[in-house]
Amino acid sequence: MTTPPSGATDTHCPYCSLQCGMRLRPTSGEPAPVEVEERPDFPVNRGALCGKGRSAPAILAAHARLTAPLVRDAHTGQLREASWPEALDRAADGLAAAARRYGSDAVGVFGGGGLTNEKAYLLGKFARVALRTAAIDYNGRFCMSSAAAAQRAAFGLDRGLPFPLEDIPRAGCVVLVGSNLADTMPPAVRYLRELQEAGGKLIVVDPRRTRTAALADLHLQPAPGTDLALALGLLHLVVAEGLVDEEFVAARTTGYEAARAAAMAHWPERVEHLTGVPVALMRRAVGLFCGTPDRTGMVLTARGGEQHSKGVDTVGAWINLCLATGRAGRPAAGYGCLTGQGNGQGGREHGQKADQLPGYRSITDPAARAHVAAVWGVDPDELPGPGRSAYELLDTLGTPDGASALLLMGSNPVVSAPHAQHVTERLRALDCLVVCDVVLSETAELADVVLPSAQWAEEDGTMTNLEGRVILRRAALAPPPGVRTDLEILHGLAERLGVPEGFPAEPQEVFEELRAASAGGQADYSGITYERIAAEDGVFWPCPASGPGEPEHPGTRRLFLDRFATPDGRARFADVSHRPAAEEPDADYPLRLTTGRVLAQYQSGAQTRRTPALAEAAPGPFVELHPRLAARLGVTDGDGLTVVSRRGRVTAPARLTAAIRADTVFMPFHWPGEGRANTLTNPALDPVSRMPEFKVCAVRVEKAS
Ligand SMILES: Nc1nc2c(c(=O)[nH]1)N[C@H]1C(S)=C(S)[C@@H](COP(=O)(O)OP(=O)(O)OC[C@H]3O[C@@H](n4cnc5c(=O)[nH]c(N)nc54)[C@H](O)[C@@H]3O)O[C@H]1N2
Ligand SMILES: Nc1nc2c(c(=O)[nH]1)N[C@H]1C(S)=C(S)[C@@H](COP(=O)(O)OP(=O)(O)OC[C@H]3O[C@@H](n4cnc5c(=O)[nH]c(N)nc54)[C@H](O)[C@@H]3O)O[C@H]1N2
Ligand code: SF4
Ligand SMILES: [Mo]
Repeated sequence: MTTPPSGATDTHCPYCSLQCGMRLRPTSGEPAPVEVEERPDFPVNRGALCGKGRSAPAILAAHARLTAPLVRDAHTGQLREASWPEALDRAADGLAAAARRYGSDAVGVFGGGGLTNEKAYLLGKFARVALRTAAIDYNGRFCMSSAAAAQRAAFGLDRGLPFPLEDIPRAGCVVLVGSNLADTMPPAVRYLRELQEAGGKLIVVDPRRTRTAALADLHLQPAPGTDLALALGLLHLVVAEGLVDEEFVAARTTGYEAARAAAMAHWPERVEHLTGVPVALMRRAVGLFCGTPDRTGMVLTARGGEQHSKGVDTVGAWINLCLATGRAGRPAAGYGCLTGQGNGQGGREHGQKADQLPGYRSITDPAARAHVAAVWGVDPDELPGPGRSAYELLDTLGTPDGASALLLMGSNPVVSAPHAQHVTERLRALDCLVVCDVVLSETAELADVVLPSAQWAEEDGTMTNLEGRVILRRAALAPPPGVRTDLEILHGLAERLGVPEGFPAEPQEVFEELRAASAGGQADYSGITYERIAAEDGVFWPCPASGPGEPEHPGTRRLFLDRFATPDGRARFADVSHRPAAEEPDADYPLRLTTGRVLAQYQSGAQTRRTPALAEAAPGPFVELHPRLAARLGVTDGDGLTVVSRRGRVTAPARLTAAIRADTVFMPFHWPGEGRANTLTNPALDPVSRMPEFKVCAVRVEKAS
């Protein structure tokens, strides 16, 4: 990498998992304290940024954010400004009181996949060591947990992509399942274009003809919630047409027979009936995927295929397709998950997830517990066991069985959690809610204590992007007065809870400890240093520390080329069969609702709704529906529509488009209030990953009165 000009800082975007490189330069202060410039030498995005990245400094301006702690006034019931000592005392007292009254598991912690590795690590340690609670999970559970579970089952290891994005152009054929990359990671479209320029083919699987689907050589448009059947149907055709890579299957996999038998029960006409995808198009997809030279080819899934109560099995079925055709464990081939949040990957590797300890260790593994306990200087027996998953944690708040106090850092579940009205009620039922955020989010509005956090451009820290590349964020400016970093907040709370040692506020000091805690684990970061990351444009994990006299480990750009990470080195086929969504359409709720994103808003919108350029580009919620359905309802473009599910009703303007199936409606989930999509969504969970069914539920649509 090159050195930035003096006064400028090379760092990364605060938003999605692409973690685009950008250069920040101080301004005279208006409209924001820094401006974004291109950083063409960073290989992932080569200078390109989407509008969210370009406008990210807007939220650094003091007027756009929180600059003083807030506490709920005992007399007025309103939030009022408070000093840091008062706010931290209130927060620590609230957490400690719940633990005293109901036991340590009555204190919950909810983290976020946008937090740096250092924060995620210290938050996990804070839960287990300072609070001694099992009750910690994070919003990444709502994101790529199904892909993570399926990858672990198949490959023995979960890293979003097992290869760098730069391999995509050589893949010959890429199947994108439920990813609208052109809106959700725009600079990555370049890789798809390069694929096609090299003669490769792009297949997109999405119930909507999105901007991404419009780029495709072939668009398959299944009904939401039927990808599992589709993947089984494609494998059926692969078997029937004699396209199985018998040699690969014999040498490098186990479990093929059961997977084959399951696929044979999903004959093409049955799959067409279940999914709505014509048999002819399935045949074309198989022809393209199996027609590449050198058995290259990739299947990449994102939330469209994963956020289902059968998300794990669905990803397993797509992995089966890769394994049966020998498209795995070789160059420019394999399955990958396009992770979502800036640090969705690293966030779970280092201990925010209910069942994990740093280094992607299992919290139930005695050796893992002993290793981490030694780094933390505690007795392994004192470490709590696994806790509940994110939705289950939220669902039980304020009940005798659940947490009665909650520390929330880096998530806005009032907008983003499924069955959001119920979750809001659970949050209201808490004895004490402490929220660390940069703005007064809808969730922070409910808090007893709000602690204003510093932001991406104001602190150092590492993030792990969708490729497993560990990158370094650099502070470009100091936070405004009145704001503290999340690490400082954890330090202050730990001190008040009687644990003054072990919670350093210095990011690099935390990273040094994280390296030791991860050493020997699957996500081994022990060979990674801030200096190396800066010099090498990121380092891919695993990267173990080298012994004395040994050469430095280069990091691992490509996984599985020689063996998979299972005990026998073989990939495992998943034994899966089609099953319906938790809620299928019926006479009362005849349509399917699916949800997702728009280009100009990010997640719960807490940051992007406050960014003028983005708020203008995407000002509010809408309901996308097909003109045929609209005609049946007597609705024209812009009319108010009421969408009703078993959990509630919302109202938003109609947006007519022939790009969606006529049996499906779509809503983005970025807004609170009467157009909040998550009022409707179904919290049915995948039995393994505990992922909620964000991508399909049954609804009825009416013209708003
Ligand atoms: N602009 C923007 N970019 C973002 C984000 C954002 O909020 N805004 N968030 C970031 C994060 S955290 C994430 S997780 C990623 C998500 O990135 P994506 O997964 O690309 O985003 P989504 O819009 O949730 O879903 C993608 C597509 O899935 C389709 N879909 C819906 N149901 C189904 C189904 O049953 N099967 C299939 N095959 N497809 C279906 C939708 O029509 C949608 O086009 O984006 C990241 N980037
Ligand atoms: N219906 C529907 N719902 C969904 C999805 C869907 O596709 N459909 N997708 C799900 C997915 S994939 C995801 S990832 C979730 C995400 O949903 P959320 O978890 O709500 O994610 P964000 O909106 O990014 O919330 C992050 C919060 O942290 C704050 N923040 C940002 N940086 C920092 C920081 O450094 N420190 C602290 N303390 N706070 C910070 C932001 O201001 C914001 O309030 O939504 C899920 N919800
Ligand atoms: S694609 Fe993602 S990382 Fe890149 S600029 Fe946009 S939001 Fe930021
Ligand atoms: Mo996500």
